[in-house]
Amino acid sequence: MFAAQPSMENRNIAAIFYETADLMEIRGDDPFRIRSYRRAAEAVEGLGFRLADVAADTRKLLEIPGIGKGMAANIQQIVREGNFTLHEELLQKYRPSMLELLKIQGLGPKTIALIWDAFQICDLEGVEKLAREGKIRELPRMGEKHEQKILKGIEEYRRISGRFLLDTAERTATKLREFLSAMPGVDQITAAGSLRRGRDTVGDLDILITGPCCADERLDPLLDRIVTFPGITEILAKGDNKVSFKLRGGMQVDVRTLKPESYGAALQYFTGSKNHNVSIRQRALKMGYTLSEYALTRIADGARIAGATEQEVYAALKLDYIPPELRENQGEIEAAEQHRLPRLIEVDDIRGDVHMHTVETDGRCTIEEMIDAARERGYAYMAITDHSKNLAFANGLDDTRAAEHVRRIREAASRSEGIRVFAGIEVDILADGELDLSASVLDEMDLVIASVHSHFQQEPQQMTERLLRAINGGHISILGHPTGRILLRREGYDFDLDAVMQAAARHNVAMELNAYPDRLDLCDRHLKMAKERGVKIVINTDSHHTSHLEKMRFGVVQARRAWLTPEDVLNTLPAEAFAAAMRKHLQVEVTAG
Ligand code: DGT
Ligand code: CA
Ligand code: CA
Ligand code: ZN
Repeated sequence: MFAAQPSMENRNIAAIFYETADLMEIRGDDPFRIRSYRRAAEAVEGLGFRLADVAADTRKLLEIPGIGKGMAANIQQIVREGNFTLHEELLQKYRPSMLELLKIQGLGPKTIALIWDAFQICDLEGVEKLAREGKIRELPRMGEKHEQKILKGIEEYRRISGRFLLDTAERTATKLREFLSAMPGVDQITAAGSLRRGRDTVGDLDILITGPCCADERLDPLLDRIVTFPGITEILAKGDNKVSFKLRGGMQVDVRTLKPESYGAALQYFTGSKNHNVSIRQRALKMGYTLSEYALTRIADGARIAGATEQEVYAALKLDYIPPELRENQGEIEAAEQHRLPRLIEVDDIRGDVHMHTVETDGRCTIEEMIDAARERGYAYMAITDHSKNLAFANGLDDTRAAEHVRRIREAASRSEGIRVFAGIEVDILADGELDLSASVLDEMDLVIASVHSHFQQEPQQMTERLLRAINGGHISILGHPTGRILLRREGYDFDLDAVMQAAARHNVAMELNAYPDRLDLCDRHLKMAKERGVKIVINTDSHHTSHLEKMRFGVVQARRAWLTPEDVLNTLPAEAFAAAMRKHLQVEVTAG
């Protein structure tokens, strides 16, 4: 009886719960109930097995943290019927377009409910029209300023919609690769384009395929197979060696098949960026060649110079091989010509991850579980850094609990071999720049990450002073996710980043590169800026579950895009040197005093 929805994956179940929570929020339901759906969604997403396969076994469901009796019954109904009662009820009352509105900055659930009650309008175009007509400002607790903010939010949303987070794009590419690699005669399947360059968001997927099967003039079997990929909603174009389609969720995929002798030239071409390619082609012309997606060819006699691999294309152009992350036409071609491309940081250079949460606040695993997972990844060290009390919904720590937590971390550390465990904290920077815990407790810590989690809307000057005060105070080691941006959802807060970086450099406060794919904060551009100003970087995952530790690689890719080397990143240091770097800000204060 549980086979009715065989296609129900964990992520589909999670999506239903997330949507339910969002719609409940619009309806004004009890926050604790709403939270239980979000927690269930997170739990389902983080599972290592397929829920649909075990859904019949209620006991097994109840073993999952965050899943109680009611939620287990919901899961069973979803697996059986494709949905569950509350979600259906909510979708009947509201409409799916309302969920899109929630993604717009300035439109929270309360505002959306207010607009719905007054006008029965709940779609993007409708709300935009109301705002332009000045009708939203007349609603209770609204005003012209809020209305302008909504319009700005809609504009911003249009700009980013149609793009996807790096990990989402990568997951789809991996699935497609697994799906196609079983085809006879396929040797290589590579995702090119912005995904290969590691851009923080990806527009569409550019997939290149080669192998003996692609040498055949009749590619129909391969293309016929491709269009059976699960989740395709629309075939946009189909040619002799190319097919484009749209997937559920809106992602577009362009697939091209290539003869092996052209694979390198095509990989070079479709990796981009466009600006890099323009410069590379100009260089080829100056050398008497033309470069196309098929080959590098000598103009004089039409001889084929290179094309099977990217390496031979770059070599023929008298350039060192340029890693995809650098191909943005930002000086990489000159550097490759002069053999001075940097030795970019790699995942294996990272010796520790020092931002993670546990069940003590809003994480989902224990101290011990996080330690075991970090050790398994081969790290030399790690840090537990839970939240402070200002983050009430995350059950943040006050002084007493923080001190107690440090004791427990140290206890767990003393029991764990093979990895050094630092006791840390992610302390909130309050609205005025004060830290959320007392100095004496902070100075107990091996490292202190300080982050902004509230009052994002302060005037730029106030926000700058707030951050400067936190940095100058002498208690913090790392400024966490420094701009506060959430990709595809909200921009970072407005402040004078240059001034903050200069202060950080002066006080030996490092800046975080938060590797979580929806943050990637600092971004590549800002990382470059930090390097120029002498600010050291720490790449962290901000893990809330052991399964998040692997997100480190997304951070490393951004660091590579910023030309960073291992020397620029503190958590490439051995444990002892890293620990010293985390306390350097204190020494500055002492010697300066
Ligand atoms: P995206 O998809 O917006 O995240 O960014 P890309 O870089 O993946 O761009 P996309 O998908 O339009 O094209 C993939 C690559 O193909 C691009 O990076 C460079 C190459 N390409 C596409 N169109 C052109 C073009 O008109 N001229 C040149 N030189 N290269 C192009
Ligand atoms: Ca693309
Ligand atoms: Ca494309
Ligand atoms: Zn944080």
